[in-house]
Amino acid sequence: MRDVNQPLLFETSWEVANKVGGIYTVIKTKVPVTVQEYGDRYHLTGPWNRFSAHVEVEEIEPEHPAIKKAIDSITTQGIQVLYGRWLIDGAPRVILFDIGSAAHKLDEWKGDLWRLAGIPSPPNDIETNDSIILGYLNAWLFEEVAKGDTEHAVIAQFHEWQAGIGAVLCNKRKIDVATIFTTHATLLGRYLCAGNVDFYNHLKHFNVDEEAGKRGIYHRYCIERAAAHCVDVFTTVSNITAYEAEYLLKRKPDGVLPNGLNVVKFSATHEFQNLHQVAKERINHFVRGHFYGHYNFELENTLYFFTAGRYEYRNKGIDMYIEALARLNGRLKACGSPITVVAFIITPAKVNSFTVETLKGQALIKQLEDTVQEVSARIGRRLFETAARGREPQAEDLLTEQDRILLKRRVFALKRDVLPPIVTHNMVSDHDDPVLNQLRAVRLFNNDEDRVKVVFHPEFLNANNPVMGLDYEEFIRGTHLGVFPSYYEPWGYTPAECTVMGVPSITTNLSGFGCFMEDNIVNPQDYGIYIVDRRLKSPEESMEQLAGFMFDFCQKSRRQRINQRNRTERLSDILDWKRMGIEYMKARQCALRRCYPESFDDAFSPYDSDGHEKLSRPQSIPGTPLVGADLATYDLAALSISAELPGVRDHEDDNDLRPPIQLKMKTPLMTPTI
Ligand code: G6P
Ligand code: 1S3
Repeated sequence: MRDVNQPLLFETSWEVANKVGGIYTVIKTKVPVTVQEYGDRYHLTGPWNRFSAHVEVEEIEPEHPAIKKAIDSITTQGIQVLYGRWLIDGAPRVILFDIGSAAHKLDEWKGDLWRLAGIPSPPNDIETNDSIILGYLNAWLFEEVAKGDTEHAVIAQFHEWQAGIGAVLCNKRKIDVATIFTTHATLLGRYLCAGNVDFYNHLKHFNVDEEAGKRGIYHRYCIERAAAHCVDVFTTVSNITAYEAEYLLKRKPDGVLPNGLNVVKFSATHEFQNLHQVAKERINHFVRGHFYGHYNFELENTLYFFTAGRYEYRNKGIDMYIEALARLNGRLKACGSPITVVAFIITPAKVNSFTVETLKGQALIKQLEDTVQEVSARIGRRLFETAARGREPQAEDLLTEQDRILLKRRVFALKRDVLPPIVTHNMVSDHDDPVLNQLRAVRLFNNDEDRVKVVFHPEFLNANNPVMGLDYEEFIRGTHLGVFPSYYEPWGYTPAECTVMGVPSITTNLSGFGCFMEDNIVNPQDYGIYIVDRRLKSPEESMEQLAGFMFDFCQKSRRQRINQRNRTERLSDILDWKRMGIEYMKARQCALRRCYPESFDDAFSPYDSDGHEKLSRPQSIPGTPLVGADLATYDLAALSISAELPGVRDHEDDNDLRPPIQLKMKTPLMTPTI
């Protein structure tokens, strides 16, 4: 009988030490809690990306005899394998396969996959071919390990369809490992939503084979569906994706593993508030340059909204964001609001370079800044000299004629005949880009009288960017509101990232994150999480709701925004892997029990318990979130994970809105709703 208390754990994904999208974030941020629980019994496996691995992975010798033997048996066939430590928080052990070096096996494995599982694989789909190689190498590794180490139980968790073939092979070859397949989206769901389909209302009725065939993804769909059916435990990242998977993959997921983050808390709330101010000043700098010549609004009264993510125009709700911005513009103008909104769209598209106008704006503003600094220094020196000689400085001592002319030239240079650009880069397909076309259609052109200005930055941010030299995290901190009105979003890290940085955000009840917040918090809006109803409302009603949220946000005073940021940041505790990781523990427990029932003498199922408490509205002494039945079933200490379940701490911010006289009262007041 294998020891189920000290199992070996393998987690496999295409995105191990290989950044592609959101799964990389899941894997990387979850490592510390998993290493804390499993130590060196934890391994991650994936493809060997030569570009990133040489800086991200330190090669070491495998110590576990069965793992060493398994790797040797693979490498003797000419396949290259990197065994090392991934140089991230937690420094987990990784086993990376050079997919190209196993290409000589591809035809043999494709034939085997067809015979064994009836899964077809067309010749020219490179992504599928790579997934087949990864799957066969994983299965090879796990089979050897399970044969070489009969003392310990082995768990293998497969993420997303690209890693799914390993799961199918474990089942078909009866490899003695407990298996979990986690899907972060369904292939068909993503494709159907991106088209013009009323997805959620028809979910139960799609002819899945036909729909997959029509989109040329039948073989990939087969891999995904087979993986979901071949494992001991099938999971997704949210309830909404679980619902989708049940109908599209025809297996109801056993559990939901929501995505967490590695939360770094500051000891005092003013620390993250100060960071907001510093980052906002950097965005201000960009805005002065970008809008030069038309910079007729006050930055003190300017709010920064943004949306970001992969360029899935409809799925990520960029279409809705732009339409709602146009409505917001109309409303702010109509009520004569002093507020200006600068709305950013950050999503990578095919581009050539920054536009000349964009670069020129930044250069001109830099020149002006330098000149003002030089002139100020000269004024300072003159004032000092005059005063040191005992003479009272006069106005004419301040600015010399020469400096006045210099400044005039700089100011003249800021004049321009064209409007500030709505996009920062030269696009490869400017004429048929959906974002640009919609901005044109709703006439958001950065006119002087517009209260909503737009900046489409079709490239992810990084600190070396010559125009907006900020990395993504810094940028988020400097903004006021993230807007993510997704139509298809299994989880959605973007609003979660905003939350842990104390930035309020708008999400929808079609996103995993939005549903999670709705399920766990009595009134998410009080915590700066606005959830647009895209499920039960018509598109027009959802749009109005979104525009309404944005308009109401523009009515808030600075004090109210500061207060709300404090509340938003409090929610970071419930998004921490220390808490979210518990769902992964449940899945592993369940897989062990299903795979090795003889090693357990009770019939307990980690998915039996139900019900939890919701986090209440913010109060001076808030309640602890979600310490309900499902968490109580776990002996966390025994599982050697920090049992310190994050509650919601008391903060001073709730006093902020009280009139000063009331601060003297001894009995705390309830927080006013803003
Ligand atoms: C933070 C800073 C304050 C600043 C405020 C601006 O709270 O600590 O010094 O006044 O941000 O907030 P706002 O929402 O106007 O950007
Ligand atoms: C998927 O990445 P996406 O942006 O294609 O996986 C992410 C990680 O689980 C998830 O956050 C996102 O919603 C999914 O869509």
